[in-house]
Amino acid sequence: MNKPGRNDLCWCGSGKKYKKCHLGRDDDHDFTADTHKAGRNFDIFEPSVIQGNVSPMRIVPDSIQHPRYAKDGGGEGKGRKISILNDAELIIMRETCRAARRVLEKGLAAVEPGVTTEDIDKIVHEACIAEGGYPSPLNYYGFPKSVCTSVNEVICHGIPDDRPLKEGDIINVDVTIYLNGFHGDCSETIAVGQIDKASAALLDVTRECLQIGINAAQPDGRIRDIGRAVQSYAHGHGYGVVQAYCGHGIGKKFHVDPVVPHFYEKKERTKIKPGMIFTVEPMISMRQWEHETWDDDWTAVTVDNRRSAQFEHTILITEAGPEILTKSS
Ligand code: EYF
Ligand code: CO
Repeated sequence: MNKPGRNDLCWCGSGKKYKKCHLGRDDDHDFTADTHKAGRNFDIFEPSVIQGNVSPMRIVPDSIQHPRYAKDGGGEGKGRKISILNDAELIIMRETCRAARRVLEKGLAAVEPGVTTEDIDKIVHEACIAEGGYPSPLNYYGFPKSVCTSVNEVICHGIPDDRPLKEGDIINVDVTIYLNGFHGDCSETIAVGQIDKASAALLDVTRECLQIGINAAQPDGRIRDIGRAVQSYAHGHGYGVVQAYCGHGIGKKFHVDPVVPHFYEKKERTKIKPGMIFTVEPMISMRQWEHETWDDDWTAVTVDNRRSAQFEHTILITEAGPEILTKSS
C-alpha cells in the first residue's frame, strides 16, 4: 500500500480520513506491510469462544495483605506521577516479580486439553496465596476472577469460566500478584496440545515482539521507541498491533504512568529514565488490530475473530538498560 492521500481512508483501518487520523504521525510507518488493512472490508471468522459460566469470586484469607480495591471493586486512583522506588522498595519489588513468575509457571503447567480456564483460575488463586500474596485482578474495577485467561481471538481480560480448553487452542495466562505492598505482572501465550503452523508462528513473533520492545527501552530514549520497534517487527510479519491496551507503570499501584503503547505514537515523548518500572505487553493479532468488547464489559476480542497473542514482562530501567524483573529462572 502507498501512503494515502489526505482524503483517503487511513492505512490503520480506523475508517477515518487519513488527514483526521495518522497524517503527520506516521513518519516511520512501513506502508508496505499494510496491504491487508485498506479500509474495513475484512473477512470475519466465526468466533471460536463464547461466554461461559463464571463461578463466584474466590476468597482470599484475611491474613493476606489486600489492596484497597479488594473491598469495594474500585481502582487505585490515578497515578499520574512516575514513581521511582528507593533501594529497600526495589528489593521488595524484585521479590514480588519473582513470585509473579512462579505463579505464572504453575498456571501455565496446568494447560492441556480438557482443563477449564476456571481450573487455571483456581491454581493461580491458590498459588498467589501460597506465596503470601493477593491475586491483583480479583475485584480490580470489579473483575470477577484472580487471573485473566484469553483464548484464541480473545486479546486480553478473558474471564475464566467453565469452557474446557481444546486441542489446537492458544491461551494467554496473565498473572499479577500483590505482595508486600507491590504488584508484579507477567503473562505468556502457549499452545493447547498441537497447534497449526500459523498459530505457532504468531506465538513466536509475539514473543520476539516482547523482547524487541524491551530492548528498545533504553535510558534517555523515549517511551515511543518501544512501540516503534514492536510495530515495525509485527508489521514486517503481516500482523496487526492492538492499540487499545498498553503497557503501564506498576509498583505500589497496578496501573500508573507511563502508558506504554506498542504501536508508534509520535506524540508520546516521555523520556525513559533509570529507576522507572513498567510493563511491556504487546498484543499481536493475525490481521486486524481493532478490538471489540463482549457485553460482559471485560473480554476484548479481535474484530475479525482471528487469533491474537500476548507476552508480558515487568521491567526496571537501569543505567545499563532494561532489566526483566519477571524473568523465568
Ligand atoms: C476500567 C480492567 C479495567 N487490567 C490489566 C482492569 O494484567 C493486566 N495487564 O497486563 C490487567 C489485568 C486486569 C486488568 C484485570 C482487570 N483489569 C480491564 C479492562 C478494562 C478496565 O476498565
Ligand atoms: Co498482565
